[in-house]
Amino acid sequence: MRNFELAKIFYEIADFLEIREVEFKPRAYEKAARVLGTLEKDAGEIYKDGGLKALEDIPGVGKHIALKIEEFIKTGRIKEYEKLKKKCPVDMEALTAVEGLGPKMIKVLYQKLKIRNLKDLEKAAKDGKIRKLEKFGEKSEKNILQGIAFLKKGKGRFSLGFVLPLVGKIIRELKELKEVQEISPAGSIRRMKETIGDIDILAISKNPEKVMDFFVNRSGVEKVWAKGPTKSSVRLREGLDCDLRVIKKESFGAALQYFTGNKDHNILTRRLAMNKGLKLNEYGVFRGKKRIAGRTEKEVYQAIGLPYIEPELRTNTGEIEAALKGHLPKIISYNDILGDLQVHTKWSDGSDTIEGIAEAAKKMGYQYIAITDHTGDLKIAGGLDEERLLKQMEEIDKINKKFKNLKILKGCEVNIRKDGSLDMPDEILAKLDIVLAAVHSGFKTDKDSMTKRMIKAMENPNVDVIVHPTGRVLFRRGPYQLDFEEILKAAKRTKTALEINAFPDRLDLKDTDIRQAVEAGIKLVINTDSHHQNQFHYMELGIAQARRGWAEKKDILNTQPVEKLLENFL
Ligand code: DGT
Ligand code: CA
Ligand code: CA
Ligand code: ZN
Repeated sequence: MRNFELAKIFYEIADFLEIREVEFKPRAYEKAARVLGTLEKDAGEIYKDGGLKALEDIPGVGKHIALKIEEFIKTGRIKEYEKLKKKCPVDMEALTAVEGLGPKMIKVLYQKLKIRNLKDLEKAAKDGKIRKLEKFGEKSEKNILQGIAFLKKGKGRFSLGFVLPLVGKIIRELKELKEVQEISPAGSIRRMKETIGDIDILAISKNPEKVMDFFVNRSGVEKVWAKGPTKSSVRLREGLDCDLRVIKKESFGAALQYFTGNKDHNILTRRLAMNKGLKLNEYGVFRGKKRIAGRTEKEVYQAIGLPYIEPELRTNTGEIEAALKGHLPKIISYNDILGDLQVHTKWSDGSDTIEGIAEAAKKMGYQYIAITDHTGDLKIAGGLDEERLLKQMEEIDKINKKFKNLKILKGCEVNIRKDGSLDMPDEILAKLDIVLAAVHSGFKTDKDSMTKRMIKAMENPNVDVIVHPTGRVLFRRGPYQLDFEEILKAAKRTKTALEINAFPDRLDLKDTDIRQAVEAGIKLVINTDSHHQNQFHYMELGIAQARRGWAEKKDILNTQPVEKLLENFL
């Protein structure tokens, strides 16, 4: 899995360069790492098929980084990385994963306290050594300990965007066996949770042993933990485990219900069954010895007095109570989205032309697509100045004439500066169909300033959507300090929508934020933040996130036809 390894190395290079206070380059490496970490095709294959040129076509990969990838493919190492690591021999990946701990602090910790890894860090914090360092103090020592605890909890998990393609492949292969009658993912994958511990798959087969043989001998299996007649467990090359269970037809629905979880949801469903004098387990719903349901999940839920509950809702956070009252939300479905409202092109840091993006949008069946390149201050992302943005608008007018049944919307993604002002003048923004605004720098600001900064941007009548509103990056960076309730109030007052960013390592807003926003009556949009047309399919992840946040079609603006949509952005 070269992409995965490369991503790790590039993240580390970024951090090492940051320690040395190199400008811009760290961002470039970080960006390449983020893209590689979620790329479906292996960089080695890309290189084999198209050489250096093809590597450069990967979004976020320029000539310099393409050469590094080539070096890694050819020699298995990157010399610059090894050189940097020698100068500061710390476990950068582990240490930067601690929330609030940046490369510069890590450098100080190494120089003053010889901290090289998490163990050293935890010990120093517990011994009260960190509080004595200049610029650290008692509070940061406490934050570090909390960060370590947070990390221990999330250890060994993978992002949904990374795991879904793997699961898809395994299921496709198994489906092709004539011995497999029916197959479905279960567990956190089926609930579309944002991170996955291991993959659970259930199948119906009259010849389970054949299925097990095939499963444990697939290429891509690194270790076999257990192989039994109806259950096997393997470690995949990508580093995570996959369980396959073969179930009898009459129990498939009950098994699906049981193994989809989550555990807390199951505890409640079993209790409900018990209250009705029934027994619910992975084999079915029983009255005494008689199985009264089990073939399908729907029939299992019905037997215990519930309507079918979508897997994304099964978290025991009120869904059962809502179901009992007939108040389950009618959550948005996977085909309700009519267009993507955050897409980058070659005009800033994307890889496609506007026309290319428009073609791809048509293939997705979209009715509209917004072109939203970065503006001014974000130099590393090739931010557009006024002149270029105006030029792009003209270009879009021209291209729009060539497309039937697809409207290309003119937009941009402006930066919210520290003082809440934007890096593009209002008279230009007023000409656009849609204006996205985001924080891209100064993440460490205190809660009060960050909240004010964002609200000021919302108060600008040209700003339509705040994108990736909390700034978190999965496994890498927690959300910035923000008074979310105040943000919701301001969103309502200023009629500003909030984004559910579907990019696999963002998924920002997260599910609980979405639920809070929906309850507050805030309008949302789901965007992929694509920098390449092959990222359009991330939309599924954003929709899953919305579903887990109990959002309905009416809560999501980009389910509306274009005329209606634009009324929200006047
Ligand atoms: P993960 O793998 O950490 O992302 O999360 P899950 O939900 O896939 O958890 P996993 O793989 O341990 O188990 C799959 C499902 O099986 C889980 O969601 C519910 C069910 N399950 C597992 N262990 C238990 C248990 O002890 N009691 C009950 N009621 N259900 C369980
Ligand atoms: Ca699992
Ligand atoms: Ca499992
Ligand atoms: Zn960008």
